[in-house]
Amino acid sequence: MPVQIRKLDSSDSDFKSRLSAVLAFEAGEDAAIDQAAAQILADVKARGDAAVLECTNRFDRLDAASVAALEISQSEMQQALAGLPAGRRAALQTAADRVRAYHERQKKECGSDGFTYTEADGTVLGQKVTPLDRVGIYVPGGKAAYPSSVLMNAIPAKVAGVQEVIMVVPTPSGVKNELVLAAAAIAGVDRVFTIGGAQAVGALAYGTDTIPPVDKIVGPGNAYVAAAKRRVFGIVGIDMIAGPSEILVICDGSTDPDWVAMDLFSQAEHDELAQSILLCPDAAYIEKVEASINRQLDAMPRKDVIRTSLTNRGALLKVRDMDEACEIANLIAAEHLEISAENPQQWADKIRHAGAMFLGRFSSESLGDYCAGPNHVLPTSRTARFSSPLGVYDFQKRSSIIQVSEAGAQTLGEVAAELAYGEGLQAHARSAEYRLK
Ligand code: HSO
Ligand code: ZN
Repeated sequence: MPVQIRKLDSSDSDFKSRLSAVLAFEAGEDAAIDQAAAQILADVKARGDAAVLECTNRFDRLDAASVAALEISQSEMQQALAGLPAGRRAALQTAADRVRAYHERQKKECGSDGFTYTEADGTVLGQKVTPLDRVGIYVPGGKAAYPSSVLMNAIPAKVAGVQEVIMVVPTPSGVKNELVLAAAAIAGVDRVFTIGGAQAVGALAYGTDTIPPVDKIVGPGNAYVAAAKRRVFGIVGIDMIAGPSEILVICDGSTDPDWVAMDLFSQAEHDELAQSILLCPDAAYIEKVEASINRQLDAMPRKDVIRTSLTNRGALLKVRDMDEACEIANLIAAEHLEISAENPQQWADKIRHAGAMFLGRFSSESLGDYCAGPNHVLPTSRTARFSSPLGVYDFQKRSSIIQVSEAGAQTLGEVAAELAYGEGLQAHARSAEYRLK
């Protein structure tokens, strides 16, 4: 049966409402899940290791004697790395090297050295940049465990200068993912605990006798993990709560339709809720991509996931021209935007909202997912309007520097005292005035 992917035309009178229907996505926070996560967090906060151990043994069907017994040693991680087939190990190493090189560059270019400047009266003002002390990385177990995501989360933290990176990864029924452990070894993860769920988030946020408390928790997880992360935010920092993955391809009709169809599949195969959309001004080309989708689908091992994703959330969208494609792309603010076109730069110049831009027909999103270098943890669900890829800057924080000279205290003191009296804050005013000559 052909895939029932939606087809839209920007010249249709109901285009706007149909596009909104395609983009509509309810993040749907489940009250029961939130309650369950809250209870587990409270238990971990109150009872520490004992609660973590009980939850882990129950939910992951283990019979560990202690939380310490759930830690994976550095030598076991190194063994996992050494045990990989040579080709896989080399690929992982190349990916890690490239991701590290990109983030080192990012560290240099993004103002990681802070700044100071001196005013005429000798007052020095500035900003100091400091890495976080300790960070927790959540790695899902089972089918959603991506070794590439271990690299993407851990490497920027290490490049930022984080002293201790602690990874948690559940191992239901004790099944370990060797590639995940190997990735942790390559990325320089300091400690790994085979725990997951809300109990792992609680352990990282509050700390237990065995697991030290971290300053920030990053990484994707299931609904319980997302709920727990929301709840511990404020005690620790968190990254984004990621929605389903998305790809938007703008094509001028010059790329092999099979390539574009496969790029759409590559996002659709992540999960049934993933979103793949094509924007193209050439109706005949859209027909070719649709034919290619139907021709190529059956050979895909994950064809059922792809079909559901394309049917429920996918779209092939005919636009007036490439300019209109860029306008619509800005509206969609996709996580991944491919501009599969001759001279892509002219169109890229018009894009303001996208998590990552892949320019030209050779830049498939899959290269960015694994090894191009930039981070694959990207803003989803239109949050690219106001947020950025995960980066070195997410593992740093800034402190303001204020060193006022004696002369500076005279001019600033008068200004501050005046405003303090205006706010009715006498002590503030006097504190400034004490320093006036
Ligand atoms: N496309 C995913 C990342 C990923 N792909 C991991 C394959 N493995 C979200 O950006
Ligand atoms: Zn992917």
